[in-house]
Amino acid sequence: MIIRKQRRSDPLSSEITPYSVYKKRREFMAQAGAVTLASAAFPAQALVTRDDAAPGAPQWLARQVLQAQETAFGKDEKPAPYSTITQYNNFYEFGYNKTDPYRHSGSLKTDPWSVRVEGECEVQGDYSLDDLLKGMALEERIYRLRCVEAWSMVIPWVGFQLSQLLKRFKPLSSAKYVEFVTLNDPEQMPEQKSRFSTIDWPYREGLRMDEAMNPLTIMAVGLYGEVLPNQNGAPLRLVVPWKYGFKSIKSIVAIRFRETMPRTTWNELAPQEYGFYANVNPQVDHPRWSQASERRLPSGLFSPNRIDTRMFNGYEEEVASLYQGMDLRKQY
Ligand SMILES: Nc1nc2c(c(=O)[nH]1)N[C@H]1C(S)=C(S)[C@@H](COP(=O)(O)O)O[C@H]1N2
Ligand SMILES: [Mo]
Repeated sequence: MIIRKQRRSDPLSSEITPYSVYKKRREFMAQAGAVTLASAAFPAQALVTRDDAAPGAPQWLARQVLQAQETAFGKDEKPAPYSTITQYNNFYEFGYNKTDPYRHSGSLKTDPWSVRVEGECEVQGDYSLDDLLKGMALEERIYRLRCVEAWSMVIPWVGFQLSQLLKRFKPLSSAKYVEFVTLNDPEQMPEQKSRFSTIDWPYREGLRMDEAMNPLTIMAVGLYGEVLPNQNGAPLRLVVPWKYGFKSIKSIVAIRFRETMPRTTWNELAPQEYGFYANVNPQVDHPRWSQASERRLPSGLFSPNRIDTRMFNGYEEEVASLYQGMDLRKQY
């Protein structure tokens, strides 16, 4: 089976229809699966088709990601091209321009990777990534991602339900919130060294327990059937599709069950602008800009692609009940 390897210099999938490429690859996977069903002899090398996807990722992960189950999530959506998803990012540890994460995150070493689990739970400890992913059913979730800066894109994630993972640590009844922490290593994340950075590293985020356990909340380890590129938060990042993008914290090294609401990076930096909940809400404007509409990427000068923003980013049916009785103007 010959799959052409794509090099960084090659035109990326923006020139072709990315989704059809993706589907073709999945079909190939299905065929290969049918022929070599349950065969460990299937050459892992053949599964990696993009050299620049995640060069530092282990083969076992590439294989697990490609074997993810397809699901019905977001099948009606048109995912953004691979190049948009991986070259227009927010990952301030690597700089503040949209292309900085793509250009500078090569220094992040994602293998080996360890996650500390602690706090209000029975089972605690340090877990390697393969420990964490053992027995996790990976699946594809095509979700809209809405940044608080009023742009959005559709991303075909590969991941697993966060609830599946959290249950393993047997949270105590005192666990009311979950806190997540990004890697803190200035040698690998150059912006953490900068004296001008206003962020108090490491990047931290949090969810209420019921939000964390909602079936829509996932941990992603891949996108477009590939291992997650560094700039998208490799090797493990949260995805909470009904909240502004900043809640979806990248490159996680700690998960803490807590009794009290954790302090979070953006909330701490500018509490009047970024709330703890940060639910996508077209009726509650950011103090400096409207949240009523968004620029759906890819977009350009002559095709701005502006669309109305939907309550809870269009996931109202799945999550509105979590906020019954709350004043979402006050608890933004
Ligand atoms: N550790 C960390 N996680 C982060 C960020 C960041 O700067 N650092 N940016 C957030 C913001 S503002 C957004 S919009 C999303 C962007 O995810 P993407 O680059 O994969 O599209 O990541 C979020 N997670
Ligand atoms: Mo964002």
